[in-house]
Amino acid sequence: MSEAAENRVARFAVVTIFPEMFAALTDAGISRKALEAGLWSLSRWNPRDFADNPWRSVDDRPYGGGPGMVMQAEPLTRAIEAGKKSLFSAGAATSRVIYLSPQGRLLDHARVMELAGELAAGQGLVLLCGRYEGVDERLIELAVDEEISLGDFVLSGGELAAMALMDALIRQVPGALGDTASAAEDSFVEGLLDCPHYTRPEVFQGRGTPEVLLSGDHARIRRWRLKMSLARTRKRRPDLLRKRALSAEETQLLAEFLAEESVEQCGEH
Ligand code: 9D3
Repeated sequence: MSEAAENRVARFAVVTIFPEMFAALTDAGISRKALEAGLWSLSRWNPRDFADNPWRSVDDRPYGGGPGMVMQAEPLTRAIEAGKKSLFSAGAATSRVIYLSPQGRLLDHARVMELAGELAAGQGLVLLCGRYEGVDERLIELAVDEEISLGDFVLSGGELAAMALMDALIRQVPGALGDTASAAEDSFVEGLLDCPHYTRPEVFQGRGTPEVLLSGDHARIRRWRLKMSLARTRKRRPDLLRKRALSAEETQLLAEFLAEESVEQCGEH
C-alpha cells in the first residue's frame, strides 16, 4: 500500500482506566461504519495494567493534602509509551499526546481541522483521559504535548471528552460520512448555526411546515434557509456573527429578517 493511501486513516491510542467506555465509538453509528471500513484504528491502554502493586491502584493522595486523589505519573508514563508504540506499529509516522483536561485550550472547529490534517499526514494521537482530581503535574510536563478542554462545565473524567474529539476527527476522514454531501454543505454555511429542519407529517400537533419548504422552488428554499441560519446565529450566538464576514446576500437576508422580525420562524421559544 502506498504511503499516501496508508496515511488517510486516523490512528488513536487512548489511555484510560475505563477502556470499555470507548465501545460508544466502536459499536455505533458513523464511527462504527468508519472503523469497519478501516478508516481509523484504536488501541486502549489501561494504566492499571502498568501498576506495580497487587491492587492495581494508579492513584494516591495529593501532596499538600486536600480532597480527592491524583493519578500517578509512573503507570501513566508506561501506558502512554505503550500507546505510542502501538501507533507506530499501526503505521503512524509520528505521535502526539493530548491530555483531555479542564485546564486545556477550548476545542473548536478550527483545531479539529488542524488535528484532522495532522492525522491524515500520519501523526497518531495518544489521548490521555484523567479521572479523580487529575494527573501528577510532572507527567504533564514530561509526556503531554497539548491539553484540550470541551468547555467550562464539569465532567467526571476525560473519556467522554476524548470520544467527542475522536468523533469530530473521524467525521473528517475522507469516506467516513458515506455518500452524501453533508461535509460540503457544512462548509457552505460555516460559522453559522444550522437552519430549522422539517419532515413528515406536514402538520404536527397543529403546527405546519413553512410553505417555502413545500414550494419546490430551490433558489427560494436556499435563501430561506440561509436567512434562518443568519437570524438564529444573531439571536443565539452573536459571537459567531462577529467573527464572520457576511456576503452582500447574507447582509441583505439578515436585514430582511430583522425588518420582518418573524421571531417564531427562527425557532425562538
Ligand atoms: C470537581 C473536581 N474539580 C475540583 C475543583 C476539578 C476537576 C477535576 C477533574 C473537574 C473535572 C475533572 C474531570 N474532567 C475532565 O477530565 C475533563 C473535562 C471537563 O471536566 N470539562 C470539560 N472538558 C474536559 S476535558 C477533560
